[in-house]
Amino acid sequence: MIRDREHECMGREKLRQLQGERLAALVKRVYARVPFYTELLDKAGVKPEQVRGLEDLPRLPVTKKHNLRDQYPFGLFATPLKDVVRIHASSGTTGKPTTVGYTRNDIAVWAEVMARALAGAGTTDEDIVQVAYGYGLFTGGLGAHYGAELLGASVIPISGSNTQRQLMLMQDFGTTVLCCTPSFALYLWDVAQQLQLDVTTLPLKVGVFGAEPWSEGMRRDIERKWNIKACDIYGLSEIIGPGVSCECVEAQSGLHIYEDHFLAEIIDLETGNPLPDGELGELVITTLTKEAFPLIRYRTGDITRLIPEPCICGRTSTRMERISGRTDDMLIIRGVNVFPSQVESVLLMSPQVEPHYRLIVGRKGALDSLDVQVEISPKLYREVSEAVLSLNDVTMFTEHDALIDLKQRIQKNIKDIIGISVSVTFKEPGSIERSEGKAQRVIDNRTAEQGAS
Ligand code: DLL
Repeated sequence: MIRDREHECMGREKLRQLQGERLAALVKRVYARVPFYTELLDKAGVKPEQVRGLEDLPRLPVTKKHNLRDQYPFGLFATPLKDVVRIHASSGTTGKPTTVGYTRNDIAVWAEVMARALAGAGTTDEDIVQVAYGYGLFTGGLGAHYGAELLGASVIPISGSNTQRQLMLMQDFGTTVLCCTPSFALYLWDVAQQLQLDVTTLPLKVGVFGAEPWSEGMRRDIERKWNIKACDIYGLSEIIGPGVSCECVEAQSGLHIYEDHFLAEIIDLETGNPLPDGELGELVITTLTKEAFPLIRYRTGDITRLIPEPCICGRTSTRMERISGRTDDMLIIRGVNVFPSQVESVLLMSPQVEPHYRLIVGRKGALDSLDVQVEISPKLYREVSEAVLSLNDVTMFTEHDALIDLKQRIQKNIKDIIGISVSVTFKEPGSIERSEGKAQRVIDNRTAEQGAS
């Protein structure tokens, strides 16, 4: 369902006009209110009154993550704290978190874009929405919650974890829409298997999954296991939280950006120059309507491309392709750039392995090494176990022809498709740690090993 036809199906020229007006007003606002931006714009030689429309966007300086950290906690707020009704923060892998604030109006906008996202994914006021994103400083839980409530759906605010209880409520309350990370959806399914619960008999129809990269192969796997449609939702706390863009259930092909609020560009990773539609690069977003925490040309660190063609669902909005990775997740293995999601895509071409994997990066002598650890399917595990038991020699497990063939095939696929030689190690079903939030898939031992040598 299209919630806001006026904005989601707006003519492109009219939209450009609206975005241009909002951009001009935003630049004036931040120049007058945020000393960081006064200085940044002065340094770039941009006078706010010179910014009249979208054509002036490339002249504006970019904002980076470290600017947010440097201004911790409230240095980038454009309204007095008195007008801020909510504060969220990202966990931050090192040191202090980054803080973001919302006015009452910002919360209303957030609820609105989340309602559009959920509606696009097929949610209506008849639905029962289980919000299994974490509630708290993380934006996932509260973002989905407010959007679903605005839509008029019945919300189950269970937050993350509580795996068994999640499954119990799904059965007892008849959950029809599940919001969580894709890795948690897989974990929930695993636990349902242990409990011998056939999830395909549940009324669940849609999953709205995001907050971490996932591949098309993982989508298919989740859809098959749960017998649902799985839609990808994107967002980041710096911009608003979840609800920057979301796939429609009709096409499931690219995430519709809510462009009346978020202005998206793609830039070249190296030069920082804007790239034409369709080219892969870093997503940069300008918040067009945010009051408390507006950002100009924020470098998200997320890699994608923009799809300008209209969608079969009727929306005219630009779509973004699913995120292929983050600039800071990119592994450089013997000079080749690799994203974990690329490895995931190749792995999932083989139905004998499961979407539970870990990438162990190390260094052998002067060379980088990548060990891809992946769980084999319970079916293959059973077959090989039975075969080696009949030989009375369990040490033969990893030597079994089926596993050797599979390993060689996956190693060859990774070499052919991604261009790097890796070793593949098979793991027992259930042995790789499951995630209740964002999955941690890479263990990079290179710095530790370098330090030790
Ligand atoms: O993860 C907001 C969110 C919550 C989005 C729930 C979707 C659903 P942060 O914790 O600030 O906010 O992390 C933002 O997560 O820059 C991406 O790198 C990554 N990310 C978010 N959604 C996706 C997605 C939330 N659909 C960071 N695909 C972003 C890939 C995603 N990566």
